[in-house]
Amino acid sequence: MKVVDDFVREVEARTLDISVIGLGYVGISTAAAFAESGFRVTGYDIDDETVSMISHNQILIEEPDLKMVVKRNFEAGRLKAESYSEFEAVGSDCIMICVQTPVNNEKIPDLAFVEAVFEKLNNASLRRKAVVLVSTVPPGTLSNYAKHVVEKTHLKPDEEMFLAYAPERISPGNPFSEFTRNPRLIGGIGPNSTAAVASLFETVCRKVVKTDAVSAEISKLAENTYRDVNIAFVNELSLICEAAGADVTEVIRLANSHPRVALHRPGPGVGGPCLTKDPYFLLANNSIGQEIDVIATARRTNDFMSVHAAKIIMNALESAGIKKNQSAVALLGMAYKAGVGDMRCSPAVRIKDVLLTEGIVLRIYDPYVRDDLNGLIVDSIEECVRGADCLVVLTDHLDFKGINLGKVKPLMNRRPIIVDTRRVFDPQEALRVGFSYYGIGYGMKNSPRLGTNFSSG
Ligand code: SAJ
Repeated sequence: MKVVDDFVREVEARTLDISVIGLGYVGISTAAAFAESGFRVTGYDIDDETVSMISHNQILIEEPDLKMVVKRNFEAGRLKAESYSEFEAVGSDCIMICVQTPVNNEKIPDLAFVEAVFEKLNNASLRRKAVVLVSTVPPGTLSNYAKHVVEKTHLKPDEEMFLAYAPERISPGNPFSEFTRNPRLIGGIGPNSTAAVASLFETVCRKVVKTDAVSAEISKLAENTYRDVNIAFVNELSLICEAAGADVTEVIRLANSHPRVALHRPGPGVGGPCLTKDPYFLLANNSIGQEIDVIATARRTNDFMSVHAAKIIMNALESAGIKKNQSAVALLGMAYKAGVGDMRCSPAVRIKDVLLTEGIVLRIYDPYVRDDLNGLIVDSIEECVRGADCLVVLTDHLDFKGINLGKVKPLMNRRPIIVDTRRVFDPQEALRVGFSYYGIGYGMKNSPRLGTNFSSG
């Protein structure tokens, strides 16, 4: 019987022990899903606090299903969390690597965490087993690096053990449901690896799409880069609309009525740990030989948007005759996107820092953020806006969409301003209530000072 058939039989019988390395939102969802499917799963993390919190069912991700599944499987004894120092590759039949892969200051991929796991692999630990890389990596990592590590153990990859790439495609806000719902790409180093690892993921994902390793690696990066480039394009459209006196949301609505156009939403820039980094992974191979412009330019455009948003805020204050160092600004949202408390690479944080440097007094409200940001975070919208000259929306949390501007205005200073970088409020409503209104991509021909934005004066 072939090694792959044995592996598939063990998958079907749920007799495999799975190790998941890295217990961030990707790792914990992976561990929970396989435990729920009936496998014995041990999750490992280098951060002992993370291990302790998960062991006590304290999961910081606000997804009820994930919390419930983790709790159920801990209680059933199918799921454990341990310190990474306890990890021995020899004790598991399948090792799933879900560790972070950042870029360094020069935007070069840093695979140190992935390499540290591979260094622990040896001949005894790998025979007839599967190594599944989940972390985002530059194209060719499996064939140019991982395969060679396995070969050094004198095993034949794809014959005596399985090696595959299974990129995650899950949103940090609801990782567990996206894990099971979204189609999963499985790219093996050869056909046996693809078949073996696909059989494993077929037990937990609604759909598995089989391919080869390098296609899966590039596809993962292409998905996030496509999104980054699309957003950069609408951000450029915003600048064009501001200059032309048009409203970009109307332009997008019209363009998207074409059946083959799907423009994303503009904003104060792109944040989070994925879109801000993955395009650089695509560009990491410097032997491409042809100048690659679009991807790098999109990154620059999206980074520029936070500078642009800060400029709109300062111009708005100036137009209202308010000196920067005598102004108070209320910031709604610090997270990089709606529904999460994650501030990694958040454009809101960059904008906050620029405003602080300018001597502007800030108060910040974000119901999802756990950090007190040196005392700038307050507990309610009312507290945030009270006495402020300008209300700035930086994250499109659903909680902000229900804000009654009529109730907010009397709490603010005379001649209050709104700068809405996420189009949470209806500009017409804000103007009707009596705010001066500014928004990214909101240009009005007759604006008094900016030439791009309209003030009710
Ligand atoms: N954003 C916009 N305009 C939009 C959409 C998003 O400005 O129209 C901004 C968001 O506000 C945020 C940033 O982009 O600052 C990134 O947000 P996101 O919703 O695109 O996603 P992430 O980074 O949380 O997750 C992405 C997802 N990839 C895709 O949708 C193609 C997710 O499926 C991936 O699993 C994840 O990256 C990852 O881990 O790679």
